[in-house]
Amino acid sequence: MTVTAIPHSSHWGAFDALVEDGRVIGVRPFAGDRFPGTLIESVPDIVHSPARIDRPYVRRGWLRGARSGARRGGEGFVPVSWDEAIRLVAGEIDRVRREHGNAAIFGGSYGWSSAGRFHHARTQLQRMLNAAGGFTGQVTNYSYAAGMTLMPHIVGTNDCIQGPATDWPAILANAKLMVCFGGLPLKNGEVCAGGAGEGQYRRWLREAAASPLRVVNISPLREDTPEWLRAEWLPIRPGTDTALMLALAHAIVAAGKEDRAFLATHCVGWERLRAYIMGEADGVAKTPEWAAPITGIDAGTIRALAAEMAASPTMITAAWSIQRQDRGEQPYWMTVALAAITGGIGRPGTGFAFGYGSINGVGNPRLDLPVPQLSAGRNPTGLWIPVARITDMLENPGGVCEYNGRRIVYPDIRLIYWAGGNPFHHHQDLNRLLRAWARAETIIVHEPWWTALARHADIVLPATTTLERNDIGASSRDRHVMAMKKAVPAQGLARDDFTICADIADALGVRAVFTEQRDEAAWLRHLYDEARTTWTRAGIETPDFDEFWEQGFVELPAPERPFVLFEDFRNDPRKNPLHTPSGKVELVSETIGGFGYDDCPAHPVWMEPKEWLGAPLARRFPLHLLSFQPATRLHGQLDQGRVSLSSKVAGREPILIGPQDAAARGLATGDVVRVFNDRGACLAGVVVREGILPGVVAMATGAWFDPLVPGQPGALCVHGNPNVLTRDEGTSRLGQGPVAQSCLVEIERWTGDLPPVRVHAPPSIVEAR
Ligand SMILES: Nc1nc2c(c(=O)[nH]1)N[C@H]1C(S)=C(S)[C@@H](COP(=O)(O)OP(=O)(O)OC[C@H]3O[C@@H](n4cnc5c(=O)[nH]c(N)nc54)[C@H](O)[C@@H]3O)O[C@H]1N2
Ligand SMILES: Nc1nc2c(c(=O)[nH]1)N[C@H]1C(S)=C(S)[C@@H](COP(=O)(O)OP(=O)(O)OC[C@H]3O[C@@H](n4cnc5c(=O)[nH]c(N)nc54)[C@H](O)[C@@H]3O)O[C@H]1N2
Ligand SMILES: [Mo]
Repeated sequence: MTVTAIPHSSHWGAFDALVEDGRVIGVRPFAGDRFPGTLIESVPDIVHSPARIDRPYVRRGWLRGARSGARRGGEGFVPVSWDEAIRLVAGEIDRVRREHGNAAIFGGSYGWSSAGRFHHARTQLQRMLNAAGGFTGQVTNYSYAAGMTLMPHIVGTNDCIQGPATDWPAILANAKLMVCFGGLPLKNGEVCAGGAGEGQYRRWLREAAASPLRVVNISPLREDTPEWLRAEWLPIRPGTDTALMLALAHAIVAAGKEDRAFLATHCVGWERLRAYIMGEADGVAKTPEWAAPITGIDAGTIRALAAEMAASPTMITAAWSIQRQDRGEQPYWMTVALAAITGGIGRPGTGFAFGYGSINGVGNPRLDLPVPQLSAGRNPTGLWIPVARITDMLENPGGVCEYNGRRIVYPDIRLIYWAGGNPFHHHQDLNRLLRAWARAETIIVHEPWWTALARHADIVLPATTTLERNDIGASSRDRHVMAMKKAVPAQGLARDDFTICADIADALGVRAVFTEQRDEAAWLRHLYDEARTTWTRAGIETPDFDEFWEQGFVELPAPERPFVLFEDFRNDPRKNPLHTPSGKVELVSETIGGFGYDDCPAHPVWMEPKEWLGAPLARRFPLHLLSFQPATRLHGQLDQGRVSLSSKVAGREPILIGPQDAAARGLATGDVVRVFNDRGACLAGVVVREGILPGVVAMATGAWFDPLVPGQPGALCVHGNPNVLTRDEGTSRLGQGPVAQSCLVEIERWTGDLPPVRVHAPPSIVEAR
């Protein structure tokens, strides 16, 4: 048998799929990638996984009429034909829109889907639902909802989060110090939404290590910077970054080192914020001595760092994680304030930007050019909720959600439709979600695999993986546009999301609106040509579609000079004002103050999180659980692949714990523990690790939710999904972001029989209806 190499791409990197006899047997990194990652090694396992959904299925209870109020997740699935499945789905969309209106269809469908920009499941689904009259959608995201809602008020843009950010060449050439709240963890550079032709993150961290730049890693985990970066580690109690930032600001101001000129000419509200920092406003001076017992970092260390920040060109960055917390707006606002106080904003390589350590491609030098992208079109209902309020919405039809100065009335959802995301991965407090989930009459899901989402659905439609179709991969953070060529035939009876949606649109009489009379090949050419027109307009010559497809990729040119965020504003704030009400950096925001939210007042403040090591609840649950991004997969994706599986401990998701906390509980590496709080419990496998702040434990997200009693809220997750433990509440009424990182737990040795992990195999399939 001959092995053929077929170019492809994914969120976890570009590669050639090695195909033999219709099966993917291996991968090799894209030849142009000088810094390839390791997650691609799991690709063969997931394409041919036993967890693939082989055909359409319907939950037996649903067929028998057990709908609203029915517990999902514990029943067998009945195989059906594609014709019947399409008829049932179209029938439900039509029934619900006629009986309850399109707002009763929840099509938010949050999630990463896959890298191809045409077969992007969420976009395909939303195009189809839009053609059918619309749906209730979701805004913001789980990554940085609080930050992205706040920043437009403060600096008039989200570029400091979503990019382009001040690039690495500018940092390396100009900054002497990089202060990283949440560190620069190597693991997070394994992925890039839409895929990347190169592991740029690994490259820039290596260059930083070889440069004189001094990096300070402010994090509960030492491994949040790789050892070879030789960063200074300041272990901080989770959830207390705002207090540390206020103390740094206090020390700088007390030493008379704040950049008064910048604060006067480029900012509004400094006098008021200063009065708060110095204690004139509330009688509490935010000194290093004040912050020391809150943060766990001693006052001398804080003062020394403040002096260094005031004296040398400094880039301040915060990981997205530090706003995925109770009152997560505050550390982000205070990051901007610190950068204003040190005066680095708009100067080469200094100031602030978020997420250098959060994902591959932040700070990657790149011209700001669009890439091929399918549009979901316009949603005729115009209705949406903040993404992380899904359980609230399901629990509370007609209820009101305050968000960013608006009042949003929750619709009465009858039909939930999801393609390309997994709420049983991404949402907090899964037991609460599971109860609310029962309120829907019908839940429809497209999935390639029997994830927890598919198991908790009524109608399950098998989707292809990207390896079974042609597509184009591209990201706004990378310069490569990649051909993703079909490598193997569709597995089982799987169909791609475009074909599924086209057939449903057909049954609803809107096929042509949905497809615009293009098939896959015509769409790929069309999307490429659209992007290419903008490249040509920018004076950039690129191959035509046929040449691109033949070549397998296009590499857009790199910019000629380093990019510096807010440079024009810095140089001339009158001519180039920010898009804020004042045109300046808003250290005090009258707009936000006008909302009257006590959980997000008019300037950054320290508020104790509801769950942190200083909370009364810490007496019962003395460990702060960080549920961070997994090194071994992308969220729930690739969990059934070799890279993820080889990291499990006794088949469970690892939990990192320091030697002291382990010894206090008589635990050693390899033990299985029960991690619990009042919201739920899961099993995990102990890994004792140096370099973790006492009182903190860490567990990656993404182990597929595997309740001991499927369908029963509160059941033990035997595999280790931390979202049975996390809290489901908004960061504040401003951002309504998720607060996964604010979570207290206790752990104890698991002494019972070890229940098997069953979630990587199909659920029970029943023939009888
Ligand atoms: N506790 C805790 N929870 C968190 C976080 C945290 O830090 N802590 N982080 C949050 C963050 S930042 C995020 S972004 C979310 C991520 O949450 P999600 O994006 O929902 O997670 P994924 O596992 O990537 O879900 C994508 C799903 O799409 C499916 N899929 C892939 N390709 C296709 C396709 O072609 N067609 C179809 N139909 N389906 C496809 C995959 O099988 C997978 O189930 O999680 C959030 N949840
Ligand atoms: N390999 C891999 N990479 C990924 C992903 C993945 O699934 N796998 N997901 C991607 C996605 S969708 C996103 S949104 C980004 C998320 O990017 P981030 O939010 O930056 O990622 P996390 O790993 O959640 O957090 C980074 C580090 O912050 C530290 N931290 C947590 N809480 C605190 C705190 O209160 N204070 C301080 N100072 N530090 C704290 C943790 O130790 C953690 O390792 O990652 C992306 N990168
Ligand atoms: Mo994310």
